Amino acid sequence: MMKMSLRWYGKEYDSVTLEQIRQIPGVEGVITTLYGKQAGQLWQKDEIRALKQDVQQSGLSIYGIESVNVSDEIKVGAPQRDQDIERYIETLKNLSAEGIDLVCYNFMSVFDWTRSELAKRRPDNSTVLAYDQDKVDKINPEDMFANLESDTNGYVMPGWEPERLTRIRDLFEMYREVDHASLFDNLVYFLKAIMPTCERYGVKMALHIDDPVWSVFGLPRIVKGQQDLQAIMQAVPSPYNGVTLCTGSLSSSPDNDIPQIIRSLEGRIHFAHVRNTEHVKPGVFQESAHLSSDGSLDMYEIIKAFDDIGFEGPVRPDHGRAIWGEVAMPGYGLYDRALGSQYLLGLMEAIEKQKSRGQ
Ligand code: DNO
Repeated sequence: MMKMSLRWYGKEYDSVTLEQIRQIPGVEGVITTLYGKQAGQLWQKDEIRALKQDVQQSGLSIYGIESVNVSDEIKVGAPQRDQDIERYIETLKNLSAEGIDLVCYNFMSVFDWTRSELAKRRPDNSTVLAYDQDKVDKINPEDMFANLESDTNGYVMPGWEPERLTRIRDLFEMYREVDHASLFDNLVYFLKAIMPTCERYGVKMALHIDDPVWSVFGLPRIVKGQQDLQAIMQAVPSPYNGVTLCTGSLSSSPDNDIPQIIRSLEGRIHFAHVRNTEHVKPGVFQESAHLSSDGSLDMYEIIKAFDDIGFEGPVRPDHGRAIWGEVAMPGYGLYDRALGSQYLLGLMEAIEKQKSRGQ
């Protein structure tokens, strides 16, 4: 069965503590990162060791890194990409020297995940992250941060760090010539360059799904559904080239049949993000509680599909609602993610028992 975990943003930054995570039943590991590292920077061994010691002192383990970010130079195929790839390879070796064998990353252009609202009210008065294409169409990407800042509880959303937003115009300029085909080729170039190291040191790469699964601000997106994923898996067939199967991201389009996508990726899923969303209409969705009945996804069928392909890697509940007055980074409070983890563990236990009883 899968190993339940929680994402933790580090002791200087996260409002959630390791001590709290340790008390969630069934959670023995975290997914974390060296917060503050810029894409393209080398991760030193002693920094990784210090992070590992913090986690271990609380009785938890590091199940993987989310993320070692890939630089824009690598994504656009700029001449300096080889230097960045060299540093990425060194980082992978340093992680492996500390016993870390799973790295999540994304290949989204300019922004990481995108939302138009960070505190959309649900009928139960909780707030969630939401996306509405009409609203996004009205946003000038340069004003993105100004539009959202008031809702972030003082946190910076991944991919929207101020140092990136001050150079947003340059970033868009960098991507001007990049289309779907060249972004795909640049991903393959990156993967082919790092795979020998991954194979030698046993580090699994887990590519995150684009969120949402369509082009935003006219930028190309290449990890949107089954076809894209198959193309990437086939282009670089090493088993170390794998996927972070994020159900929430895939669910931004109801055309994605998530249980089927999971089954089509047997042996290539290294990490799972499991959450639910409510599909409102094409281009409009909002996040929900993890429970199937609160959103549009059938979480039983999803966990069953993971079980059917024998997936045993780490899984984490994903964006939670803001509930019970908690003030945290949007999507990453303790309470609703802890609830989500227990629900998912319940589904897993039921599926395991049904199987062992031959039902
Ligand atoms: C959002 C996350 C993403 C993810 C990165 C992986 O909450 O799932 O920010 O961590 O795309 O690099």
